[in-house]
Amino acid sequence: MSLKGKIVFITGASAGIGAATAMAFAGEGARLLLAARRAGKLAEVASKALEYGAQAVHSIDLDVRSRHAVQRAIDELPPAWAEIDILVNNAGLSRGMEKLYTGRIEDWEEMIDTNIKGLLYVARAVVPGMVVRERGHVVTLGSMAGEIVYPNGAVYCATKAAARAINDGLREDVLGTPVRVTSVDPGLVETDFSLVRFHGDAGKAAKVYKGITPLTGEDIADVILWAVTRPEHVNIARVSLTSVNQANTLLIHREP
Ligand code: 8X3
Repeated sequence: MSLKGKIVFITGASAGIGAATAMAFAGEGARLLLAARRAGKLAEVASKALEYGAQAVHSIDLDVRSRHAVQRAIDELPPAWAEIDILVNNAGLSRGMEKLYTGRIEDWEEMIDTNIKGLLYVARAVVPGMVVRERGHVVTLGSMAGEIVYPNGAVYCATKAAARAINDGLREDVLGTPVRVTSVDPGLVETDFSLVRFHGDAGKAAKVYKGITPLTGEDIADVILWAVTRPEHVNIARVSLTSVNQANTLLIHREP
């Protein structure tokens, strides 16, 4: 299945898995609709994507936590960009790593608002057009954290368990249409994920990946690209992947 000229909407596209996914689709000659909060970073990703071969790029300054902003962004797309073929519902984050009974409620709300509500707002705005056009593919960025809860991560893990339920529910609800729905659920991926989790503490962030060869954003982008290029009758429901140093969220082998 060729991705040339296909409109691919990626949220959280300014860094990490989102930016790597943008480059992967750019290399296939797709047209990229890139959304993120950080306009400066997004502009850098956009120009790199053009260098990588994207047919065109349209950037949107968007915070997925704002329901009205999400709907407006989709409603106001220029006609040439309105017919989204692929949604990579990627925007998400973790904040804090603390026991549930001492956790910061502001951190919880940021995660719930982005990882659950933002995910829903974007799907709610984009999927109706896919159903009407009778084509489309939604890729949800889940996590291995949605499968096995780890200590001090209950709320983040809960948001990813919710993402899993939303992805599965969406697949059930589009049944009878050609729209495909896939969840990509990684373990440890070295991006600025941990820096964000630890509120910018680089020392703590580095420890997360110490002694292992973590997955990279490019590894995840590669899986997304694979999932969306299967024959049209094939729906990849879920891909769960880890570094070879990780069996699951609780079991990690670290070299000394
Ligand atoms: C990222 C994977 O294990 O760091 O969602 O939570 S983990």
